[in-house]
Amino acid sequence: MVRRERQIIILILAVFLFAAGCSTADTIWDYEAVNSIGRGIHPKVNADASDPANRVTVEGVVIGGSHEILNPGPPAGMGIQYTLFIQDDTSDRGGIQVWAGSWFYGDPMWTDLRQTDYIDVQPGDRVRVTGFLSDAGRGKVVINHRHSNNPDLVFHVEILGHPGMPDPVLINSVSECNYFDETRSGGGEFYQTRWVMLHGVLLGPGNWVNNSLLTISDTTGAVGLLLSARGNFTGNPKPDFPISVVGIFDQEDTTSPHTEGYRIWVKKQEDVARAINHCREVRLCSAGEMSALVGKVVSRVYPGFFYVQDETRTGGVRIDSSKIVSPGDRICVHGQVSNINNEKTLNPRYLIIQNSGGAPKPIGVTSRELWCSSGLDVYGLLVRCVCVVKEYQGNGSYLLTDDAGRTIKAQTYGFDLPENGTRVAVNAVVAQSEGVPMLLIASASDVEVIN
Ligand SMILES: [Ca+2]
Repeated sequence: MVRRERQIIILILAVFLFAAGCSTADTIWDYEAVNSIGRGIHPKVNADASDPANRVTVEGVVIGGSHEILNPGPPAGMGIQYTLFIQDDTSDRGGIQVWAGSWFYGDPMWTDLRQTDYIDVQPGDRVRVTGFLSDAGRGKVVINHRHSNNPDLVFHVEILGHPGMPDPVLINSVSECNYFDETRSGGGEFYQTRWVMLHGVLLGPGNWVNNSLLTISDTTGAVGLLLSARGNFTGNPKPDFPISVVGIFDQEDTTSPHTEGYRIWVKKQEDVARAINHCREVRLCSAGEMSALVGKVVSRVYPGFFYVQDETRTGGVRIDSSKIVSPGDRICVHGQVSNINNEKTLNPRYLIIQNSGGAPKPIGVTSRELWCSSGLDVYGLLVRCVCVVKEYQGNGSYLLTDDAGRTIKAQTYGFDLPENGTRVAVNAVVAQSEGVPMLLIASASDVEVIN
């Protein structure tokens, strides 16, 4: 009995200590709290650096690596800086920048520090950083060395693993991110130092070169776009059409109140895509071009690819990706256009699953629509049609006879169609094979025998 009571007491103590531990461990989000003029208000911000207890430790996934944003050297010199952007990967909020300037140290100390503390880090690495928090009046709480060469103020970076880059979060319109809100329930402070996507924006004046700060806007407002100095923008043409951008949400506002200067810091030219509204517009893009769609519905999933279509069932497009999606998922995709057997497809660089709903309903079609003789273009769309099984050709391929007696093709994936002569109603995405309609049948449940 005594032993049992002791066990219970130990258990209660353990739960209490665990709960206490959880409630006192501050997160990146806590460290980034601001007041009404955008200054950091966490007690550790700008706290006495002679007291080691004022050091903080943060962990997260690196969305801006040591060589992507600034030139870290060595050697040391003016302009040689080390920076990382770290996103909290345990929640959907919070991120922090770390920064060091080589000219405060000089060689050889910088060369040493680049081996021991300010180490090379790749995007997608998970890191732990220990150092002092600082708000130097630029709109951000960061971890830095307080612009000192004191070895006690050096922050330490350690790589914990490599989970890979997170998916960006979609910002639905500029008006969601270009304003200051002290509570951080929305606006720029909510998105600060997070990996984001903004779709359907136009570029303002300015040169399309590395290290150029431009503006992007939609009908709801404008926000900054900073092209990384370490990027590959110089030499590429400036897009004169709506674009989709993926980058690090950042702020730089050096005058009080620090409530403006929000911008998306884009790392690479490939993170800028032509923003299109309808799936069918992918056909108008050139192979190799980057193109982006948002809010499209997954219709059917196949080995190594799937199709999405417009909510309005206007058109569809093939997405070449093995990422796990299900019919009814609503996705955003930003990727490169390819030409596979005369069909324009997208290879995602970024793919966001926004939410899941019911699978889309197929459109009932006849031979006229399958052969595009009714004026309706059904390629890439989920359809339902009645056919007769005609002939198996091996490797899951079949010939069918459509309702007008014309021969069409079908492709199955790991299952058989009923025997020749069987009349079936089929749900399938329509593709084309050498000018002939081809039904892509994802599963046996999409085939119904009709008597
Ligand atoms: Ca801020």
